[in-house]
Amino acid sequence: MSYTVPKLKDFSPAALDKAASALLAALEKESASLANEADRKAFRDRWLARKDGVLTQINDLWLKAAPKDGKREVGQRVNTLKKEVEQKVEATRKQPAAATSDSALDISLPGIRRPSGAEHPIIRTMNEIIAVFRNLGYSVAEGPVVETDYYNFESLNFPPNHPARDTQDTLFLANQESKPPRERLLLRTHTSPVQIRTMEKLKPPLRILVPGKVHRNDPPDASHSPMFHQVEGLAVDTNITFGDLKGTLDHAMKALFGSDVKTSFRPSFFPFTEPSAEMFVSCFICGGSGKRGADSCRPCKQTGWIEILGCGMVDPNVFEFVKCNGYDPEKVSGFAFGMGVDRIAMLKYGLDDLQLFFQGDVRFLEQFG
Ligand code: 2NL
Repeated sequence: MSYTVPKLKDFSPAALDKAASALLAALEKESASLANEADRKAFRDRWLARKDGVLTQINDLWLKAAPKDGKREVGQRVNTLKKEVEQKVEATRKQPAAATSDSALDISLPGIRRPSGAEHPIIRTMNEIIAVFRNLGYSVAEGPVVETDYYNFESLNFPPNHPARDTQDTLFLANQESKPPRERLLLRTHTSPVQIRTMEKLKPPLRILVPGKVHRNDPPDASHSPMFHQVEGLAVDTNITFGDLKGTLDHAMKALFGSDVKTSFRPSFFPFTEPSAEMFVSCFICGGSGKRGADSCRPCKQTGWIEILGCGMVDPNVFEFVKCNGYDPEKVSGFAFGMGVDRIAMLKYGLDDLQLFFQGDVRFLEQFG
């Protein structure tokens, strides 16, 4: 900071030019060496400060000291100089911090590797099932995991205290005793409550698929988990028949497991369907033979058939609960089905332990990337 504002004796244009360019050269030099915010503030103060900044000094030493007949000329030059100084100082305010020196940046270092995530095999299987039914015109509906007794049981034709409730080891929320029984909260044991909620909102005809988490009081082992996943489906219209159910599900199984699988329907029971059936597909591991070379086929237990889902015609008692929204069992009929996604994903990926899905071991999960 060697520059100081000189006193002027000679106020001729040539002398003024010389003084002005010395000042601007000093300004340029100082502005080039600013490294940080503190430097920029000191620079600003030195040149613009009211009290003793350079601009104040040229006002005192040059303009005020000028002879009367040269004041006009000096005044104009000082004004121009002031503008130039102000612009330069203003420009340094926005100047970015000095760039990192070359030695601090090693461009030969490898970049930051961002590991790509992968869809969880259960979600992937769920999405594949959904895609098949989307192509048939089904929409997706979702609903709460914490449900009322009414939506999880009563409206699905499980009357209060009926033994059918015992087949679904239900997890109940604590401290519900003060509520009327049908309002008490539980973790849904199937996604069927969403189908009731959807029928309350949308009039028939209806084609929906309902994927989601469900809970049951089952201790975890290789084939059980207190939390698992279901996809249920529901079609309601005039004149829906068991033939529609069989045709739809047979098509869906061929789309999911390959066009050469066969389907087989065997009588069963569910409270919310009548008649009800379990559907089997011919084993897509052993091709239905029950044998793998000299060994027996494990997934189908040598039977050549694998149970995939439960299904049936919607029980008229279920429609009674949503009759006022157009679901009169005298006018409409429907079929419904439900499948466990986790078990289907195990079959698809040849796994023998359900817990692998829920342990979050990266070595397992990254195989699906
Ligand atoms: C299974 C069986 C099934 C349904 C779910 C259903 C829903 C309504 C009305 C009638 Cl609102 N039925 N759902 C029907 C038959 C079977 O699931 O084994 N799931 C894993």
